[in-house]
Parts: sequence; C-alpha cells; structure tokens
Amino acid sequence: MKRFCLFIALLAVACTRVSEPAPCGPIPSERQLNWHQLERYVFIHFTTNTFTDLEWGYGDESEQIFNPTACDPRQWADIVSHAGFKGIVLTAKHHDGFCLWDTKYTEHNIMNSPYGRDLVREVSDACREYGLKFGVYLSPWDRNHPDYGTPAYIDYYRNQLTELLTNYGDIFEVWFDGANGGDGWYGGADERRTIDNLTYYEWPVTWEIVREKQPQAIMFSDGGPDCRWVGNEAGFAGETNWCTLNKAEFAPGHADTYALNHGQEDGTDWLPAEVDVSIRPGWFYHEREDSRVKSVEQLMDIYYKSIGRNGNLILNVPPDRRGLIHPIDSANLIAFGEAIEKEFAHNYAEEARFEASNVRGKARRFAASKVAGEGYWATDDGVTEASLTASFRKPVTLSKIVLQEHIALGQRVQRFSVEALVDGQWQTLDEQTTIGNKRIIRFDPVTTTAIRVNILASKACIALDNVGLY
Ligand code: FUL
Repeated sequence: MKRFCLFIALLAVACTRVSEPAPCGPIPSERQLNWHQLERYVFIHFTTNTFTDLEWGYGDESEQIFNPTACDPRQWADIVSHAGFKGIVLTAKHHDGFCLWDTKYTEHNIMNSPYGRDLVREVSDACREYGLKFGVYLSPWDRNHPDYGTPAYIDYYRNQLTELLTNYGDIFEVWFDGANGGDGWYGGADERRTIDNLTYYEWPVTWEIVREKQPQAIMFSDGGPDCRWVGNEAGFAGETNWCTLNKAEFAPGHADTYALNHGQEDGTDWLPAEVDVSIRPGWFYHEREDSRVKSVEQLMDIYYKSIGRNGNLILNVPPDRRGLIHPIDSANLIAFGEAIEKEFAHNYAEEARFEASNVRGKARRFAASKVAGEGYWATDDGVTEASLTASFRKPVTLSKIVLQEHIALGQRVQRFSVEALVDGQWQTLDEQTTIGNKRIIRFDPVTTTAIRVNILASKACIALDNVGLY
C-alpha cells in the first residue's frame, strides 16, 4: 500500500527556532519505531499437525509424516508480497517439537523426513528474494523433548534459538508463545510434567541471546520485551489502546488479557500490541476448514480493529499438505491487500487547507505538503486541548479519517472527536479515546466542506504526525 504521506508541513516543529516537545512517558526504541512502520506481516504455521489434522501435536509423531509434495516457499513469499504484507514469521518449531530446520540438537527434525531439506533456509531465502522480512516462532513448550521440564531443556532451547539467530540472516521478530506448558504436559506416551512457567524458562537470560545475535529483532510475548500479545486471537485491539504497559507485571504465560488488550495509560514501558489471528478457524491447515476461510469483508474488519486501533497485525496463512498456500486463502489474502489499497487510494487531506487553534511557536496556519518527514503538528507546552480544521474549496465525500501521533515522543492523546461541516452545521462523526501510532475512524459517507479534529484531552501538549482523509 502507498505509504501515508506525512502531509502537515508544520512550520512549528520543522522550523529550527521552535523547540520540540519533551517526551511524554516511555518512548519507543529505534527497533520498535521501525517495527511500527511494518504494520502487517504473515504468520506461517506448518508442522506435523498439517498432516495429522491436529492443532497441538503430541510430540510422538514420526518424522515420516511430514511429507509436503509440492512445497514452495517462493509461492508463499510471492503471494504475501503481492498482498502488501511486509514479512513472514515461520513456526520453526511448534509445541510438538518437530524442527523445520537442520538442527544439530535433535533428530526430530525435517532432515529425517521425506522432505529432507532445511525449510527455515528455504523460507528465509524466499523472503529475501521477495523483499520480505523474516522472523521465527520457537515454541518454548516441547512435547517431544525428553528433557522438557528439567534445566537441560532450557540449554537445548537456547541452543536452538542460537542456531536460528545465527544461520539464517536478519531476523525481524522472534515469537515467544505464552502457551508454554505451565499447566501440565501430556507427552505422546501420556506422560505429564508440570513446570512453573514463571521461573522455569528464565526468560531474561534467553532474551539476552536475541539482543546479542540480532540486535534489531523485536521480541513478542505476553510480556514483551518489545511487543505484547493483544490478549485474544480473534483479531482485535481495544478501542482504547495504549502502547504503554507495566512490563514487570507480565511474563509469557502470565497474561491479564484486559490489560494486554487495552495497554495501561501510565504503564512504565513502551510495549505496543501485536494482533495475531488466523485466516482460518485453526492455526494449521485442515481441509474441513476450506469453506471457512475469512472473507475480504472479515479481513477488512480485522484491519480496522487491529492496525486501525494502534496495533500491528500478524495474519496466519497456513500452507496445505502440498506445502502451498491454498487457492482460497491466496485469493482472499490478495483481495484483502487490494481492498486496503482501494480504500486508501485518494487522500483528500492533500487538497485541504489546514488551520489549528494552537500551533507550537505561534504560527496559526500551515499548508499541506506531500513531502514526508517535514514536521508534525505540535501545540505549545501545557496546551492539551486544541482543534485542527481541514477545509476544502469544493465539497468532498469522506468515510474514513486516519490519525497518527508523533510516537517517537510518546503516546499522549486521551480523548478526541471528529466533526464534519455539512450545510453550515458541524456534525459529530465520532468521539474516541486513544490514537497512538495509527487510529482509523470509520463512518457513513458524509459530503462535507470541512473536517475538524478536536483533541479533547492529552497527557501533555499534542504532537500529531498525520491526518489522512479518505
Ligand atoms: C498459541 C498456540 O497454542 C497456537 O497453537 C498458535 O501457535 C498461536 C499463535 O499461539 O498460543
């Protein structure tokens, strides 16, 4: 999708004599800022489950089961990039413990399957060829490994992670699943082992390995450290959604789903939400679900409730038993990408004249610009309520407003409304709470000569990067 232009050439902050607002609360690291810009990428769930029709394998599956007959990660990458997604995160190992790469730490791996090739290598190569980022999911919970539940397994897990982070080029995200065996383990032999998932994994030590081997990688888990689970697998962030959270209160497998869904307004850390959801009811391919692939309408709704509510979207598209993305999934994914392009094809903000009730450094009026990176709208220190009005020479018909805060300096806005001028009267289109990296407001089409964005409450002076009108 065409990148939203940062259209407000704000005299205020672009002008050298105007000071930047002070940061407000925790702010994102550079790696988090880069991650916010990706917005959407694809999850690929693929393991023995694809062939046994399970969602959680038992760990006693034979390597011989994994036998995709036409597996082609270039087909996946081609579809994903055509749909405008920016990367792929692959389940290198799911809970069943089967490894999709040539690992030297277990025989339970793809080299001993009929497939016989290193799929992590093939997917990472395909991603590079198609200009996509590549990330890995490595399940902490392992129903195959005999040492699971003892300290020896933690060494095994870290060794595997090190292999993945060392041998496959740049990794943009590492996914640490919260489903990590805390409430019991049922092996293929009906064996049960219980661990205390708060202490067993010693996560901070493991996270150091990621920092050392892949300093730019974002780590996902219920407790970050870089991005957080959104608290559900249905594809929505809270309408109120702060990028901040008290990180110390969370850990993988220890999730307060309400807090994860909404963030915490005065949270101690920048820990933005990632929305994980599957294009099918399950995470793995099952033929019986071919008729239940999410439609473009459902996917668009997810788009507005994830990216449009200050989250990133990781959409799972599982390959079938051939090792190909099924034609229904592929058609819907590509149509989804096209629908996003279409809905945001024309930004009327580029034709509007903007005026604000307060502009940092006294300027009252500023022009729209198509040049990205020229500045942003900020108010004077202490001004936490202000309006920004976009006027048009001729009436335009709109149905969406995109708002973006200048998050490099933190998340501020607590409440805002949007209004349209219709026949000389201001009509309220919506009133909402947070904005963050991106907030998209949808409403019935309205024909108007002006749009007004009212920031009604903010934790500090306002700093908005972008207003898009569609
Ligand atoms: C969950 C897992 O248990 C599912 O199988 C899937 O991998 C999903 C993304 O995370 O916690």
